[in-house]
Amino acid sequence: MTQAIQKAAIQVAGGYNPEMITLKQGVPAELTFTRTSDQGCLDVVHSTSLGFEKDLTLGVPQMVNIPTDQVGEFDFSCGMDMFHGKVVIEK
Ligand SMILES: [Cu+2]
Repeated sequence: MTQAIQKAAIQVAGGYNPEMITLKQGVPAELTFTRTSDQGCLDVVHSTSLGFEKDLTLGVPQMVNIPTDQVGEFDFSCGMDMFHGKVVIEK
């Protein structure tokens, strides 16, 4: 049986909405960031623990595939580490 991809959409407008995304361990996951406001310094989203850095052009959805092999809490933030969101990977 083919396992589905977990998908989560995050709106970026003066912060991240939702701020917390819960995913299941071992199932491929894709986050989509869409920046809908030019408020704040949210034109870059990055995560050291999840291993990505993306430029967010206003109104253009940006997809990121993230690893789900480890259970835990993984932070992502804006380029200046002022705004934070979190990915929680559960068993
Ligand atoms: Cu910032």
